[in-house]
This record gives sequence, structure tokens and C-alpha cells, in this order.
Amino acid sequence: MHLKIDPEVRRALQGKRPVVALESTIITHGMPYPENLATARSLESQVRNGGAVPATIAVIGGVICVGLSDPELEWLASAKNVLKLSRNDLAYALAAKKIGSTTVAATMIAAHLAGIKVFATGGIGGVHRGAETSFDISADLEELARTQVAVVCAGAKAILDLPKTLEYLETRGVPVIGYETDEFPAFWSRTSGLKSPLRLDTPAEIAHFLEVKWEITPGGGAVICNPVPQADEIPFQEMRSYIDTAVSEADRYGIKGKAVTPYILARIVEITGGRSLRTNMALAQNNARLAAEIASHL
Ligand code: PSU
Ligand code: MN
Repeated sequence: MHLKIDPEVRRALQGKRPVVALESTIITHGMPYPENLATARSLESQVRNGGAVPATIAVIGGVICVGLSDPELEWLASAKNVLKLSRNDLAYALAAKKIGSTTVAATMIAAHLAGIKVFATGGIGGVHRGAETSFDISADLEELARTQVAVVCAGAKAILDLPKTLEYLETRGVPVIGYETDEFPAFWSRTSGLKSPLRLDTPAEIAHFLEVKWEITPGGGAVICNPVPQADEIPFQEMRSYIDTAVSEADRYGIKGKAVTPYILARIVEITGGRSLRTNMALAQNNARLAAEIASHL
């Protein structure tokens, strides 16, 4: 009753054909207009190129829309005052009929309700730097521990404390798989200096792994880490100084809570003169493609 599933998505799910969920916070809070709209559209085409049906998820008019029309995408990309929704405020947005975009956590909840098993995004949230005093740990990690959806991403955003993020995922029993890599990728960069806990080399192997995982330990998700393509990457050493600048500014200006991630991402786009945005677009497209291939093998 709280879900409105797009007819094409519904037909695909009923016919057991592959569907890939896409989040909408990347559109409303992760990128500027009009690049956000171009990205939203290209993510959908990448999913189609990979042989699956895309379902971009957002809250509009008091329902969770699973699959948006192109006019809806266009409207969302330039809409103001959109709530960034996670598990804590998803029901509120429905009850109070607010407009909201879904983060990784909220998209996983919606995908699971709709029966979608694979979801593509840019990068997951994680343990923020200084979390030992701020307690700022993304609800994405808890969701990964409890909701049965595989998330294809380019690692955790490198603005985070990556070693702590990996520790948290390990404690909560979330498998982290490097796709064709031994490194845990760092969003804009293919490497982070950290080892990926697990590795698999084909979409078919990943799909098989997910089936086994959900058979013996149902209820949780998995993180599938797909490094940004070489041609689009910004090396980790170079990113480090941009990230340090943006993170310390956020701290200095007292940016808190949900505003932290959007603020830092936007500042990094400014600091890099738009280069980080192009990388972000490329990695998200790359993830949409892989997610479709995995979904096709499930
Ligand atoms: N990845 C991106 N851009 C984004 C995000 C992820 O490339 O904007 C969003 C996702 O929706 C993710 C959220 O779930 O940032 C994490 O926010 P927080 O750290 O406040 O939990
Ligand atoms: Mn947070």
C-alpha cells in the first residue's frame, strides 16, 4: 500500500526477469543539476545495456515509488527541499506526504519490499572520521547487516574512515567482495591501501555467492566493490589532500548529521574543478552495468 511499483518493473519482477534498484539521494544531494539528471538517466541506460530493468526509488506523494518515469526523474533532479531519507525517517515522509530521496539504507528497504535483490549506487556511507567522538556512523551499515539486498558500489566514500568502516562491516557480518580486485576501492580511486576482505572475478560467481549467502545466513546484504575504471580514476594520494581540506572545513563550519556527506561531496567537486564529479558519474555508471549483469545471473 505504501509502494507504487512502476508497471514495467512489476512485469519484470512477476516474470522473474532481472531488475536493478537505483537510489535517488545521489541525484538530489550527491550531485549538482544538471549533471545529476544526466547521471540518473545514464544509470538507467547502463542497467538496460546490462540486460536488466532499472527501478530508481524515491518518495513522492506519500508513497515509495519503485521505478520513476523520465518526467519524474527530471522533476526530482531540480526539486528543492527534498528530504534525504534513511531508515529513521522513511515512514515519516510517507505519513506526512513529504518528497524524499532515498539513501542506500532507505533504497535497500524499498528494494526488499518490492522483491528486488540487486542495487547499484556510487559509494556506501560508513564510519565518519572522528566517529569516536561524533558517533557519526551511516545507517547504511546497519541496513547492510539486516536487509537482504546486494549493493554494488565503488567502495565506501573516501571521505570516511575506511579502516573503521571495514571493521564495522565485519563485526555486523556483512560480506565485502572486491570485483576483480584485491584492494578495497576508495570511490574516486581504485586503491585505498586496504585489502578487500573477499574477492570474486565474474558476475556469475557473485550471483552464485549471493544465493549461497542468503541460503545459509538470510537477512543481510552484501557489499560488492567495483573499482572506478582506470581512465576515470583520481589517484588516492592526490584525493587525500582534497578530502582533508573538505573534511576540515565541514568540521570548522559545524556541519553535522545528514548534511555532512552532501557538503563534503559538493566541496570536493569545487576543489577539483569538476573533475571529481566526472569520476563520480563514471563510477556510478560502471556499477549500474555490473549490477545488471549480477542480477541477470540470479
Ligand atoms: N554515493 C554517492 N553520492 C551520494 C551518496 C552515496 O556517490 O550522495 C549518498 C548515499 O545515498 C548514501 C548517503 O546512502 O550518501 C550516505 O549519507 P550519510 O553518510 O549521511 O549516511
Ligand atoms: Mn551520518
